[in-house]
Amino acid sequence: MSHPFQLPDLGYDHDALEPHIDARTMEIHHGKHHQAYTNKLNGALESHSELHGYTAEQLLMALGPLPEDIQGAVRNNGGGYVNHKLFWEVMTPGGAEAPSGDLATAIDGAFGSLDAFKSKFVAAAGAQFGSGWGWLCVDPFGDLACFSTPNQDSPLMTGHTPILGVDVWEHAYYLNYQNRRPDYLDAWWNLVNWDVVGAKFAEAGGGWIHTYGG
Ligand code: MN3
Repeated sequence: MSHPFQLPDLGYDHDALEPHIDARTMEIHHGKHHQAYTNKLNGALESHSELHGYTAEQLLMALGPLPEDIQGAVRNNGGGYVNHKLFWEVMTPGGAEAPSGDLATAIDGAFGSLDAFKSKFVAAAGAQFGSGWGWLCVDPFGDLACFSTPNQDSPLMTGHTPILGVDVWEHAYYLNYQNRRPDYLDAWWNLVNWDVVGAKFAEAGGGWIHTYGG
């Protein structure tokens, strides 16, 4: 998708993630926050028709060459646009409750075990100062990487393809959890659809270097 960007459908009802994420939070988060990032991204690009053919992902991968007057807006609102799109997808109700196949093998190889990965992920997301995101990504070499980013910074900015992400801005959890970010992160694992994450791992070429490398 390119300019003008549209707010992606959730693909499920606002109350579909209860009790872990409440309907009101989803309604505001998707309908207000994600809509605002979408509108502001479109607004920033409006007068730059030479960029209207690019996806938001492409713009984030090439922030440096963008006109200086819109770099900040694309970083923040383009980041907000793609980060939330992934967030809704990986929480789609149903799907596997644990990784399998190539992704399971890669997680064991990179982190030791699924539990060890979850601990590392929660530590990164939980320790992110202020607003930001926790990520599982495929790095430029096809390996898995786990880290957090501040604000709406996308892993795409550093050549990483995100396959799982959790929003730790207070707007993601405050109505239900107030200041208890660790409780939100604990509950959030119940929502992760590992089939979606596995498909994104395959699409990102995860593990390629082990398949084709020497
Ligand atoms: Mn958010």
